[in-house]
Formats: sequence, C-alpha cells, structure tokens
Amino acid sequence: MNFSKSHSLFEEASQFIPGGVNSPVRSGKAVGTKPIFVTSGKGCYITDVDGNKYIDYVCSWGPLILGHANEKVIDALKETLPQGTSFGIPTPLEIEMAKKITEMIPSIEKVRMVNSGTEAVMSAIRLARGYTGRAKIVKFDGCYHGHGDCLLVEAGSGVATLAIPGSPGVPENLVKDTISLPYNNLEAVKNLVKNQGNEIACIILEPVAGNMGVVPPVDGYLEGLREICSDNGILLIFDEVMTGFRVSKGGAQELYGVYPDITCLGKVIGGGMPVGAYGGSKEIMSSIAPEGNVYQAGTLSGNPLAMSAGLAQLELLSEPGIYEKLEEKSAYLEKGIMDAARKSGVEVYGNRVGSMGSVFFTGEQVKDFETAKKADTEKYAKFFRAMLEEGVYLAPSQFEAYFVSTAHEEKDLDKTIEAARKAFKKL
Ligand code: KE4
Repeated sequence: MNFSKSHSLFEEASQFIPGGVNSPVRSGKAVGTKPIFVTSGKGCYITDVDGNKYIDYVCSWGPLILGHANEKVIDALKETLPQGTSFGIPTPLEIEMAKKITEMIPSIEKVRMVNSGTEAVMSAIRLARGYTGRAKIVKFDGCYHGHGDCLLVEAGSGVATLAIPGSPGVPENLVKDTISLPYNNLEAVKNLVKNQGNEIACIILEPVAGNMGVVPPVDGYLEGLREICSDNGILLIFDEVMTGFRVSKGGAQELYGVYPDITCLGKVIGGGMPVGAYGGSKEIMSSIAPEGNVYQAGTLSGNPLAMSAGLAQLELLSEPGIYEKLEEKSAYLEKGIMDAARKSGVEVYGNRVGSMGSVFFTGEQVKDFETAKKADTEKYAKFFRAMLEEGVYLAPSQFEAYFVSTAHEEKDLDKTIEAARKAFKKL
C-alpha cells in the first residue's frame, strides 16, 4: 500500500496540532506507524487520501454501529441542517432524545445531554459527590472514563497505550480522593468499603471494560458491586459510553440485569456527532441545576444536529433483530480469526461481548489490567501493520476494541479472516 499522501499530511499536521492528531490514540505511535488520513467512509469501508480502501473496525471508536454515512442518519442531518445548527434555547428534539433514552434504558428516569463521554463522566462524578456529600471515588485499573482530572489514575485507552503514568498537570490534590482497584476483584472492593465505605461517593466502572482491550465482568462481579453500593449508600455508576446500545439495546445493564444509580452515555447516541449524556433516577437527577444545586452546563448540549443524528441511529437500533444480527456477524468474525491464529500457531486470547471484542497476543486468560498488560504489544503492532497492508483497519493499540457494525457483510468478514490468516503467518 502507498501511504505517501497520508505521511506528508501528517508532517504538515504535526506543525499545527500536538502530535499531528486531535486525540492521542489516533497517532499510530503504539503500532509503529504514522496515521492514515481519511477522506470518506461508507458502510464498513473507509478510504484514505492515497485512495487506499479499508474494512474499518474502529468505526470512530464505537459510535458508528450502523456503519459510515448511514443513509437515515445523513437524511436526518440534511433535514435538520437548513433549520439552523444551534440555538442555546430548548428545542423539541431534546425532549425526543431524552424520552428515547429513558425508554431504552429504564434505569434512567431523567437524563442530561452533554457533548462528550468525558463530560458525561465528569458530571456524573460531581453529581455523586454532591448527592452523597462524600468525596472519595473508586475506579478500576485499566478502565478509562475520559480525560477528566480525577479519573486519570491507572487509566486505560490512550493512557495505557502510551504508558503515560496518570498525567502531568493533574495535581496530587485532585486525585487524592480517587482510589483505583483491580478490575474483576470483588474482595478488593469489600476490603476497601469495610474501612472507608462511609467516605465513598461512588464506584464507577465500565460494566464491560473496553479500554484495556475488551474484558468482560466475571460472573457475580456486577451483582456484587451493586450489593456493596446498596448496602453502603454508595452510588454505582456504569460508564456505558462504549457499551451503551452496543452490547445490547439496553446496554450492559440490560445484558447482565444489574442496574446502576447513574449511567454515562456517549458514542452511539450521537450517530457520529459529538454527544454525551448522563442520567439516573428522578430523585438523584433532581440534584442537577437548575432543579438542584449541583452545577453543570454546556453551550452546545442537546444541539439539534447531534440530536437528530443520534435519534435516527437509536430509532434504527430499536428495530427487531438488529442485535441478533450483530451477534451473528461478531461471533463469525471471532471464530474465523481465532481459528486462523490457531492454524498459524500464534498464541492469542480473544475476549468479546456482542459486537465489541479484542484479540490479545498472549496465551493466558485476560481478565484484568495486569493480565492485559502481559500481551505482546510488539506482536500486536506487527499484526496491525500486516492487516493494514491487507486493507483492514484495526484499532492502533492492543488496549482498544474492534467494533463490528451492521454494515459489515459476510464477504467483508471473510476478507478480514483471510487477511488475518496472512498476517498471523508474518508474525
Ligand atoms: P470521549 O470524551 O472521548 O467522548 O469519551 C470518553 C470515554 C468515556 N468512557 C469510555 C468507556 C470510553 O471508552 C471513552 C472514550 N473511548 C476512547 C476509545 N477507547 C475514545 C477514543 C479517543 O480517546 O480518541
């Protein structure tokens, strides 16, 4: 493949944008490549400035569960655009979105729109602290909840990818109340809560971790956290920015039957436009200004373009059979890739929940950040580069997920599996 135009654009971008990218994980640093520059996407395909075409498994890091430039999403934007892009005044679309979210995720009785997953989580943390009057928060190693100061502790995603310890610029006093524990270890939470339970405002987690690579909750883990929180007046926050409307129509909470006090959303609810949201019971959400005193605001929150794109996507996802089809495609892909690895004698461990999954280059089970970090990131980098040459675009980091969309057809999955067979042979 020829990447010359992408590489010269990267040089130019690097003069004006830190690291040449607007988000670190896009840089390709972790997989020994420079980033490609994309010009268009349609269905499961993206095309770069050099004219190379790829089957895309990043899908904008999760939002494009129906593929790129889905017709109904684009039509919704075309219909809304001529009316204006933003008002900073309530619009009927915001009520429609709020009703749709509360209908699809019943644990949410009231919801506030924001403009990113980071904002949703930051707001949820402030809400939990304001509602309980407590300061401490508990997160889990390898989970990533956006780049809000108090959560950049043992974080996953780009922090793990670039092996940045926390982040400079986050003063100690902003993280002194953040406790990070190993994921999938209920004993660790029980021990902590025994000593400090009455100081903890919330426990926040990705109910299916996606930012250390995909790591599902072990049996009983979510139920155990729910019980601990209920017994100690601690709010349970599910960060469903990635899993929401991804692992099932009602997210991870519907899939596992465990319901949090607050849910954070993003990605899928924007249909590719910048959107986040957080919600919970009327009782808890009544603390949010202007109804209550916990302050949170946003110029573009609930803007009509994002609402219309997100609503179009959520309407389509409400149609019967969508998640069964996604499961079928994802299981087919996973089986094909794992079979290809086994036949090539390459040791990999695969985790998948619905249409989000990861292939770890390790022989042992990956069930938390410690075991995820044992994966051979060099091998993953080689695999990434080989797949790119074969016209398949994977996440440029071992500590991320691949996403299957409804637009991935069997012929695309077969091409991906064949590409993987060739790529494994090169390792
Ligand atoms: P944003 O602020 O990037 O919209 O959302 C932050 C966030 C919060 N919670 C979870 C579970 C998330 O996965 C994310 C963002 N995910 C990463 C990819 N793993 C976004 C990609 C990027 O940082 O460029």
